[in-house]
Amino acid sequence: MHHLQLKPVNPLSECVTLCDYQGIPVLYVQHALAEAAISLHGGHLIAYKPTGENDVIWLSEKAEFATDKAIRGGIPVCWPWFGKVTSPSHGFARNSMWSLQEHRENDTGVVVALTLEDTEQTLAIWPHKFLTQIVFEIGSELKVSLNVTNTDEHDWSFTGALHTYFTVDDIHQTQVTGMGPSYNDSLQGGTQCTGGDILTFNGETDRVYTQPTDVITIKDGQRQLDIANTGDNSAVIWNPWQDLSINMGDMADNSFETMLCVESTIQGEAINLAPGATHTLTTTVRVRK
Ligand code: TA6
Repeated sequence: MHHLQLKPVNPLSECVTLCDYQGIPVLYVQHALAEAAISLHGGHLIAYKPTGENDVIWLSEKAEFATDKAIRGGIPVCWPWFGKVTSPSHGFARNSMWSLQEHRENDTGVVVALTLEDTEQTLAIWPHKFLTQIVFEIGSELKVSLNVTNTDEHDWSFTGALHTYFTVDDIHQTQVTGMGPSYNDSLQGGTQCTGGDILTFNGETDRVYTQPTDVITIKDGQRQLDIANTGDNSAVIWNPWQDLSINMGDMADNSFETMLCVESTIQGEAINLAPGATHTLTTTVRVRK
């Protein structure tokens, strides 16, 4: 699974081991049905692979693991805002240390839950109390649920994303379907556009699809990935292509050829939460033969 040399620190159960990777705590999950790795920094899944399949989740070979940075690849948790509306870009959740809440396992897989709560630092940049939980269900398919709860005494609102980086065999041979026709093109300042049923790639792509269907499919010539999202209002599809990859310190120059982001996104219209209310954003990924 990937190139990661995880250093085992402490076995937590038969299937879950606490490891260290460059000073960052990482949970390594090994089960008869799948293998996965989850960084507590960012609440960030960095690897997932059903047994007998290739890696589903892409991780940059130049990803930096440091407590003040987001990891390039995996499933960054963009929260409580999406994009560059304010600093840090894509919110503070992906730059924060999450806590292990629980893990359990049975014949169908392993469940790992992490939590993030407001601190003095988060309140200084975003003045709202919250309890955000991320639940990873790791088995023959992968389900990730972000449960956002308002623990404050006033309403607040948020945007965000499960910004999944998928591995593809070759971006030039990759086709996406199910994203729907309507999108706002971030490369044209958010201009509203209408596209066809099949999306292919021949240059930088950064689009917010506003009417995705229930299942978005990636076919790369070798396999099919089905992605089902809930609690979202859009799906962002992103590939940086070559120039941007060269400009990003944490991506190898040609690494854009083997990755594609298809994101479960809350974007544009924010979700408003009353005190005590919870909203759940999910993404489920299945490998199809
Ligand atoms: O989701 C697409 C996007 O917002 C792009 O515009 C691009 O910037 C990408 O995410 C990565 O953002 P990051 O802050 O991780 O470099």
